[in-house]
Amino acid sequence: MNDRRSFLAQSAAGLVGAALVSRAGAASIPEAPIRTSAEMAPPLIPSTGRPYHPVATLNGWSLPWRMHNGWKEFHLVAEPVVRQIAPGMDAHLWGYNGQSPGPTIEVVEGDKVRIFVTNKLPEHTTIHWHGQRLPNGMDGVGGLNQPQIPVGKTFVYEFEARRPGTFMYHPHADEMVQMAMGMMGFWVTHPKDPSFMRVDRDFVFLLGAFDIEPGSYTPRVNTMLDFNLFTFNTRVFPGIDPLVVRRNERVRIRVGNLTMTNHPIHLHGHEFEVTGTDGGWTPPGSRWPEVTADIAVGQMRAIEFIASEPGDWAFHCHKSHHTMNAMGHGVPTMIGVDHRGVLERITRLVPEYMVMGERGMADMGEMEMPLPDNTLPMMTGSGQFGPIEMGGMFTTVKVRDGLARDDYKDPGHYKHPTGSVAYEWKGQVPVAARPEPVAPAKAALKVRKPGGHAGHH
Ligand SMILES: [Cu+2]
Repeated sequence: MNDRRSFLAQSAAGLVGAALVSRAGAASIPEAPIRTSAEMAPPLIPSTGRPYHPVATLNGWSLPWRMHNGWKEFHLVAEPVVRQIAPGMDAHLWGYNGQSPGPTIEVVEGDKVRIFVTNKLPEHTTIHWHGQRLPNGMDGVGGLNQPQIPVGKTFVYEFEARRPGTFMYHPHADEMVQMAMGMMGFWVTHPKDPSFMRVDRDFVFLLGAFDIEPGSYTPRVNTMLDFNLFTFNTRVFPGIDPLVVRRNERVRIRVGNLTMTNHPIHLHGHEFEVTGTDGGWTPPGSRWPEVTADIAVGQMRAIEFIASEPGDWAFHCHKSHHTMNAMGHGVPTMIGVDHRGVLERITRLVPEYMVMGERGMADMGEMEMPLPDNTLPMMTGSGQFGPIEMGGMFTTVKVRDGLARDDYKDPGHYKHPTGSVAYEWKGQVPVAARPEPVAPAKAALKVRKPGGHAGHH
């Protein structure tokens, strides 16, 4: 317990104002804690209200609350934020309480929840509580369910968290712009019975997509499909936290998709089952094993598995363009193009000219190319064996023996048992026998034009 407390105390260092929550108890509105760091805070163990097993938010945190006359009260502040997308790149976004995505809200089935929402954006906003059963006037669609929250004003949402499960929140006001700017957050309603669907580690994150020109800071908000940064909780590889788990633990990963396209999320080394959606828990008889779960736009999925295989396992979107960072998508395919002669002539005019991609693009994983300021390499990150050549929606699940129950710190590279890594064959390699190709000229001669039909001349 002592370890756990000191761990929590460390995490509180990243929270500005969290310590003030209890002092603000006398005031009418709870303090709004602000977080400035993109490091993952350890799960927030509840000190008031009903007990539950807290979730771990990748590169994020859970919002502290106060109990007030039987209500669980939170304070969200919608505001411009600076989010570090990965070391080397900051984005100027809109979010909640200092970050995009906003803090995760964790409540328990049956809780009476009151959320104060203060609008510090330059335009009106609302919050929609995606997936919740609640009074119609609390659903947050601006104009339909409530007036928009004007600039500078605070509105109050009140409802009972009736159904346990996985939810998210986002604006339903100037939605295209506000979501393109990063306004979204995760919500978990824990079951009243803490032993129901109990797992050892419960990770949550949202899928996001941004269009930020290399060298700039603010997303283009009118982009419809051609996004260039694909994120887990508004971070890209190598900035995304690894999912650290102790071997043989039961692990749940909850993912919500607030981008404009689907993301097939793929786990290496293990099979999992989809145990929940934003509509609730899936009945056990309806589950089947998968290694990839396609998460459509606006959907959430909870996947579960026993982390029985030690190692550093890739965990990523299977759309290969979504595991790359900005830049380079307009580069023509150069594989097989012979640059000899051309390069020499161009170099006379442009001394730093570099030919890209004539042998594939793997070179770019190691290349130290000059990039505009505030721009991440398209393929980046390195492992113990060299460049990983990834970006975007890519991280690792790190399964280790002997971790403490509450240890989420990166354990470093996996130490492979001797003889368990792919290795180079040093012996003779026989030349593969290939069938004789059919000479194209002869083959063409055998082709006869169809005849005998009226209209063919
Ligand atoms: Cu994707």
